[in-house]
Amino acid sequence: MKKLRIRAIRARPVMAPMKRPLAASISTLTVAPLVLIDLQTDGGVVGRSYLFGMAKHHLPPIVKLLEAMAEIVKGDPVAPLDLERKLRGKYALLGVHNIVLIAMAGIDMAAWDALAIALGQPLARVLGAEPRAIPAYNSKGLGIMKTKALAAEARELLEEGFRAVKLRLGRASAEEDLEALRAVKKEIGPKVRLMVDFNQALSVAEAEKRGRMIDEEGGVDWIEEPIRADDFAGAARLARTLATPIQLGENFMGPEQMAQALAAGACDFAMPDAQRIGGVTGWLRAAALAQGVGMEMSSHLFPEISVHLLAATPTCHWLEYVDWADAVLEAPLPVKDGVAIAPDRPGTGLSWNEKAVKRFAL
Ligand code: SMN
Ligand code: MG
Repeated sequence: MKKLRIRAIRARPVMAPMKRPLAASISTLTVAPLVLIDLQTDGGVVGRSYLFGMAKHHLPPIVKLLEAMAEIVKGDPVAPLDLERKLRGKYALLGVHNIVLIAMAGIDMAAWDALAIALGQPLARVLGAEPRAIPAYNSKGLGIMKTKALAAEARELLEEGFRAVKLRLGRASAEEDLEALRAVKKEIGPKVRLMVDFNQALSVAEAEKRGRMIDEEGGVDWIEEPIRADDFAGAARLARTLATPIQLGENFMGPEQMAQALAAGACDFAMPDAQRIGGVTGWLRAAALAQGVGMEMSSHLFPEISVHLLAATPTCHWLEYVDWADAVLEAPLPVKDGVAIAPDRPGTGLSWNEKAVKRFAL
């Protein structure tokens, strides 16, 4: 393979409609605000990735950052670790956090995609792992909604070929959360796995109360982000006192912050998010941290790339499945019998449905 160099990076904001809206305790999503990245190389290979902006008004600053970073790395070899070092250096004074880190991760993921495409191999194989079946839970729904609607939605989510789902909690009262939990448990039965996610809704004291309630109720695989995501001391208290495992990770800003969380004993499980942990490069470092403490590691959003990353994760646990980018993808990730397998195509397998991209452009 001849050395690839970065020719240009194109960043396009789109508002991709979601088939199923999701109301979490923190906000409601009906459209996925995405930035599509095309990293063009001098050899003609194009690496792709996308970022999830969480809200429409976050997309323009992310695009601006990507455009500025593109100027910095233009002409550089497609060497993700070197790109990371250079960009971290350039942004050190501002601070490598949040959307700076997210934009860097977008470039990292697109660069790895370009490398894998140039090698003609799926990303997982380039990372040293054969694509394999990864257990996936259906995370598309079960938001903060009426109890009656929850049962019907749980059934629909399982009918799509899953054996595990995630319920969002964080209602006004513990009793309402318990009612929602019981309704979903009753509908799915004891064989289906169930995770719950508070999206940071609670104080530490309230989390202890609702956590004990969930312990007593039983049948929950993990309690996700019960309190403010960066309160590691509070989370450590919960992890010590509650029987149900505490899950954290979607808000780990790089492997450095994950290392701090692990050192604080803040969680029993970890689920980094590809765009916040630092793309493929950051993920591999996070996977080593989880391996070091013998901790199960799952993914957050981005199932298309996470299915490759989890194949290369020593303590691989669960893939979070959502279909939120499907509206702009040519070939969405299939899930069958509760598992997803990285597609046997070069790279991550991402390609854009250009007609849809045009239609949903911001
Ligand atoms: C979540 C995160 C981001 C957007 C929607 C929902 C949720 C999850 O925390 O873990 O899926
Ligand atoms: Mg979550």
